[in-house]
Amino acid sequence: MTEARFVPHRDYVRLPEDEMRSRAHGFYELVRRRRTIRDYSSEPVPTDVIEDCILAAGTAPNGANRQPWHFVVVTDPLLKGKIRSAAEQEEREFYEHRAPPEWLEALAPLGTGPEKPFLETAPVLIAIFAESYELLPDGNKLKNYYVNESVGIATGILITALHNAGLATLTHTPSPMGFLNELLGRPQNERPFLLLVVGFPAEDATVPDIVKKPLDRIATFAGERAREAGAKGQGPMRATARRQPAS
Ligand code: IYR
Repeated sequence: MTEARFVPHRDYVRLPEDEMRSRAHGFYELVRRRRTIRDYSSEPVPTDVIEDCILAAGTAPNGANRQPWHFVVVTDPLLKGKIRSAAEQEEREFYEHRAPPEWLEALAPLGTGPEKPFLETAPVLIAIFAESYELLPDGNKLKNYYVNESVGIATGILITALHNAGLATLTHTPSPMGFLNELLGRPQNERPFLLLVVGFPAEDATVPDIVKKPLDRIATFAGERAREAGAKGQGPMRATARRQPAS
């Protein structure tokens, strides 16, 4: 059994409360400007920016520190073309046969369809793979833990890091995505998680006119405040609307 080894946590920085507040609000101001973009310019993206964003993703909390992810960066036009053809084949199947009417109804406000030109126009695709298990040199399998949660968190950090660096993204999920293993030569212990499209928005890019839910619909502050409210017969309290920005 490997022994736990601890070192002092020297990287932690305690912030004064006013700075906590200003950073929390500043971060929200930054991330609320992120939109999923479907129209890209073909302008290339500096590779070192992508590398740093992937390093940031790799800091994600994850099950037993197995870091069960792998990121494949694709910029080659030929490979992007192959990915587009394979993805569109799956998407045509989805939109024309597989998707139930309720799903198509849910997608209608987003204006999506089987055509995926962005898979070729955008300068970078990042295929994210989840490692369900590790293949040991002796051929044995070492199980990973909380793989979806881990890779989901890493992907969230990646998207946020790219946005912070001034890049737009689209989380694309052709289903099934098995063709990515074949086209990108990834081993059987890796399952395609999603395909992230990365680049600069086209000058005439548009986004769907949709809004995010306000705080009082996405959060409930349970505990003392809930008990106080309960005493007044209001039941558990939802977060009060503080600074609700116009979205
Ligand atoms: N994978 C399809 C369908 C799709 C599904 C959901 I849920 C979305 O939020 C958007 C699209 C596609 O990429 O078009």
